[in-house]
Amino acid sequence: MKTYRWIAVIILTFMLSLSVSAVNAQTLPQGTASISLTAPTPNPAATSREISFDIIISANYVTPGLTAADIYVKYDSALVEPPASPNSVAEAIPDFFGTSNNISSIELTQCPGSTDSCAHLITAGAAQVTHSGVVARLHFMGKAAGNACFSVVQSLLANANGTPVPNSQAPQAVCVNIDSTAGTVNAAILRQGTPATISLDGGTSACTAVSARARGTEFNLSNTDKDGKFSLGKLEDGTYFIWAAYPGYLDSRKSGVVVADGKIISDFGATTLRGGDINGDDVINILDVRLIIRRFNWTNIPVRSASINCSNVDDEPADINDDGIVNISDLAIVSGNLGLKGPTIWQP
Ligand SMILES: [Ca+2]
Ligand SMILES: [Ca+2]
Ligand SMILES: [Ca+2]
Repeated sequence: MKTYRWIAVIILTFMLSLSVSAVNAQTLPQGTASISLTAPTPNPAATSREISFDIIISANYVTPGLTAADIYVKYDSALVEPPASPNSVAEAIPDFFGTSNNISSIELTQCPGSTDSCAHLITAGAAQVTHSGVVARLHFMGKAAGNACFSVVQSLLANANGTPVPNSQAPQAVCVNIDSTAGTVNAAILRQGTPATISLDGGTSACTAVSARARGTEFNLSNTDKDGKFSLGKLEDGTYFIWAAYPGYLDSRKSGVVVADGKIISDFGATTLRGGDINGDDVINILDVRLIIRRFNWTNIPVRSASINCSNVDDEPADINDDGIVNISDLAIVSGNLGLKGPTIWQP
């Protein structure tokens, strides 16, 4: 009798444990996951240089295994931009899904529910139950100086049955400082005879055209501001000429300007353009004097340095100093520079 009782107890215990397991299978969550971003590198970064960071997925008892992720990463489009090929924004890393990892889709689009910019990534691979690893590396280029931040604003994860997996996103954005010195030059381009008197902001070295040149190609044509300051923006590493030009002046040239790691590392100060090349043949001579005489006392002359955004003005080169009149001041400048040839070397 005792034996029967023991057998009954064992059977009952076994059945009870089965039913408890069944209850557990129904009520326990099917695992959780989280998404985080690594700190961007390098930090500080530079304009025109690459910035990258990783997306990490951590799966925790996800059954029957996490197999797909749909992730929106917000980026600051004023400070960073995608590489030349948008497809190279996302690089699959076989750390979370293993070698089966693939990126099904990467697009640059608006973030869900806002006008912010997002990289939208869809990736999938072999089922992962409990595992943490990098699923993708994102690449951007520094665009402007500032503190650029990235954050996951939406993420949908699914298990091998297609069921959503509850997940939490990294609460904090990851940020990188983009260096303001990259692309800027501690130099100025002035013009002999200026400041003129009729410019919009009362005396200016504005609107001298400046660019970098290398291997017969001109890069990043821009204009000086009223103080003659300028930025050359993005330049690939290499050695350049800096070229400055304004109507009525000889060009000035700075050679051997080195850009390394996205920064202009050559040190150079100001240059002053020499006035008097009215006909633009890179030499100041009697032909230029004649042009001044021919236009002597012309008034109300439009000047490029006073135009909005340095645009759409056919500057009269005989009004060398941009005061709106061709007179003895212009004649004095050309006469003082007779015989000079351009481009002149970079010097005050
Ligand atoms: Ca000339
Ligand atoms: Ca003048
Ligand atoms: Ca002029």
